[in-house]
Amino acid sequence: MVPTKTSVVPSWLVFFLIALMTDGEEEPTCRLLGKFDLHGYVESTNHSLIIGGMFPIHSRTIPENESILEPVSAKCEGFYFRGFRWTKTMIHTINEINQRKDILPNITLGYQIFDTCFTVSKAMEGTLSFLTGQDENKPNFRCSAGAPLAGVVGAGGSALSVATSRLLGLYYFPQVGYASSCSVLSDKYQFPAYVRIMASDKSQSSAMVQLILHFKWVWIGTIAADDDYGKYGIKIFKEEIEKSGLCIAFSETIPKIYSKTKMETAVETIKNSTAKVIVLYTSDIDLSPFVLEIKHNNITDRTWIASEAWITSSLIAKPEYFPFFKGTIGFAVPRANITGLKEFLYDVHPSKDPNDNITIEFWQTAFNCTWPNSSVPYNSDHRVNMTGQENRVYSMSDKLCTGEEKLEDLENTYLDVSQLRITNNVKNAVYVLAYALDEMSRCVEGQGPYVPGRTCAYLDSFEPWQLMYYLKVLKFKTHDNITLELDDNGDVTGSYDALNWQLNDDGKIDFVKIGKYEFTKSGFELVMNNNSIFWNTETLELPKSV
Ligand code: TCR
Repeated sequence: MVPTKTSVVPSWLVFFLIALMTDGEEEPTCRLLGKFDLHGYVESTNHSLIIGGMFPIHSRTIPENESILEPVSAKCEGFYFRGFRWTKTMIHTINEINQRKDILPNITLGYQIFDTCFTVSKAMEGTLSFLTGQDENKPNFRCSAGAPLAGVVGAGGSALSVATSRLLGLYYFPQVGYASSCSVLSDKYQFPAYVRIMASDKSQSSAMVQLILHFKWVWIGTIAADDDYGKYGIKIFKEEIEKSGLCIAFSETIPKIYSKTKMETAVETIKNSTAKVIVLYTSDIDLSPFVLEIKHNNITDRTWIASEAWITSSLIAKPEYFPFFKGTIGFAVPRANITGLKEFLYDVHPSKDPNDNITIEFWQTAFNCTWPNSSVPYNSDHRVNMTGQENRVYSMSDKLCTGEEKLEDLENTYLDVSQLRITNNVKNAVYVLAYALDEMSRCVEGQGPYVPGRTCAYLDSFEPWQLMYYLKVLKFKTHDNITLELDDNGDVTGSYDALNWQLNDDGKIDFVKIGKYEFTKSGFELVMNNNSIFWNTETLELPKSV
């Protein structure tokens, strides 16, 4: 595993310039338009095919405070342990496939993984480098100096997948999503090369409405993140609520960039509303500042309906927030166990590779210490804080890391394998590409899919669109024995676990399974175990919102 910090020339614009200019007489002049600053992991030497990956290892980019005179690639901060676990899971899965003799026996897969920093711009930088390659290649061309890229896994949040798949879709470049659930991604006219191991939020929103009908609540408040996930999710939710004859008490958004006035408006609306049940559609990253605001205002008398992205998030499910969020209910993708993953995750240490800045940052952040002689920052926070002041902190702990710190002593999301949900999607997403390649390699000339001639494509020379064919018709059994099949929109059907936040005897929050929502092509069913629910009311009884 080789950590990368690559600067790639975004040659696509240069290419267009050249194309325009060579029409005339003059010699073209080419200029570097800007430099990318991408971080991640790459393993590509001696590999037959590469799989690309995009994961949020950080949760945001650092805003530039000076007026920008030239384009600079943003730096990132806010180490995101969940995204680091997904990254490692992709690597673990590729290692596993490489060891198997029954899938792609004569092929070694490599990988190229970029940190998206949970932002559209970084995800676009990554996608452009996937398309241009590392060696001055141009989009519209596929170069095989190194191993070619077979497809991309990612990009995490819906806004990132929407943006990147518009670009990858131009080339019909296979992209397999593991978390993006926004309903628009089902539209194959707009996103022809995007498939996902994730249900559309149509199902998530319907599940929430069924829950509300089940408990006979009438007035519901909604709060959405200011992105594709939040806005489209709430849009469908509202449509379904209105169809069912129920009422929306208020609709607010959580800003992406902290704004004191917007936060205060949202909180005031909640306080002034009699709606006791509030649907909150957002990623955990965007939710964190809002949770502080709820705590600050001591709002304890609401029942929150969580969206998939935060129902099992340790950023939010902290004992200190329990008074405000106890009894939260939400629907999560089913959990799984992944053999060997725990050991692989524990096999992480900064001394293994002095260039692996991500692992150094992981270690520093997890143990709150500074790795000797490293210049890797951590705990920096350039966001505007709750008082509206910009909070420029750049902290290095005085405590030096010894390297003897024990991962076993940590309670860290990265190492927590009790809630492998999206993590399991990552594993399956890598398998989708591997199985599709494997199917392609078994093609028999004359019986292949491509007309005329029913020809085949070959692993050493296929075009991305040819692999797309196999992705669409794929059907396989996952490691946990579930038949995985994509529908015409490239989505999966299946089920969600209904979870409820309860305090356990150790003072920590447990995600207790209180039901299940199943959805197939032919319909849906919600089954709830009402007796096992913990409610956030004084009497501990079902809240009323009428
Ligand atoms: N869809 C979200 C992202 C997301 C997520 C998660 C992120 C989902 N579930 C769990 C972290 C952890 C569901 C989106 O943006 O589409």
